[in-house]
Amino acid sequence: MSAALRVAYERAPLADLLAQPDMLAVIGFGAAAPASHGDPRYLRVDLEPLDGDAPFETWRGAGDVAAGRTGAFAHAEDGRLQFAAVEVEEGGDVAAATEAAYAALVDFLAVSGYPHVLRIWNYFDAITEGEDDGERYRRFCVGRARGMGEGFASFPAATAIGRRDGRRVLQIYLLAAREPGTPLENPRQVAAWRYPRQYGPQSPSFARATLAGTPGLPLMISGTASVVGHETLHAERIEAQLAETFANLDALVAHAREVSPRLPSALGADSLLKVYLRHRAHLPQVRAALAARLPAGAPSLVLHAEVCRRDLLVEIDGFHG
Ligand code: 3EB
Repeated sequence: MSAALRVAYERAPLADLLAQPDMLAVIGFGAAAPASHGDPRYLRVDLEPLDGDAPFETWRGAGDVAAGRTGAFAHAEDGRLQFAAVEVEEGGDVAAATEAAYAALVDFLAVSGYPHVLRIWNYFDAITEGEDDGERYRRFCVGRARGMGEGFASFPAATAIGRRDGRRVLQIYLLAAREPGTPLENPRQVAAWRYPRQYGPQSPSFARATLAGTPGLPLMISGTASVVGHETLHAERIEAQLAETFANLDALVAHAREVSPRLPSALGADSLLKVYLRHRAHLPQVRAALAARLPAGAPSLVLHAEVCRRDLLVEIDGFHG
């Protein structure tokens, strides 16, 4: 991992991780992780790890980190990069809650000193509940676009994934920078923000990846699934979906290297992947796919999660370089 931001999965006591002066953020996963901590740099996402005890995800910056809270936002910054997080109760309307969260984020970015969101994660309960345009993911997309308004110069790389904990709380966390990044699209896929009407009244507001303008940052890869053009391929077929997802990741990395040739040419030891898997029973196929494509020891984490299209069984996001 690069010098300005080092992302890792590691097993150590939370207090020891948070004691490190360059620690920008620590993310825990699943019921075994501490639910919360007084430290604004810690966040738990309630997705269960499928590979035994989940490690913590750690983000280390380049220097001493200051942390605090501004309104609803927890944040931490090192002079170049900022981690920020917010949790919003849905209060019965996921679109309204998402709109309020993103509007608050736009206001926060205007005063935070780190106005450029490079990468953002969104987690909420029961993402495919509801029918047609009432589906919660589609309502989320409506709220996100309304809340963003004109407040984002370009779309960040993103993940939007469903929990299944019954807690109607939208969790958002992000990496922001002082300098803008470059949004990238995937040559095998229609830009999500140009998806046709059949996927909902509001196309999703994200780029497939961000190439940071800040030197020394990895490529930030959005949630990537078995989507080619705009269509789901291989509905309900895990091995084929994994192969297509890796083909999409490979195409994205190849495209990013046209812009930034210093990036490693293939996913590997310099990448960090997170796999969101709908069915626990598919873990062996995921392990086999990872083993076939990555060197032993390449960091990955498999989480039990709901993908935002019902026919998608798996999605992968990560960092590269
Ligand atoms: C897709 O390719 C899969 O709405 O922020 C992936 C990453 C997906 C991010 C989002 C959705 C989002 O359309 C879904």
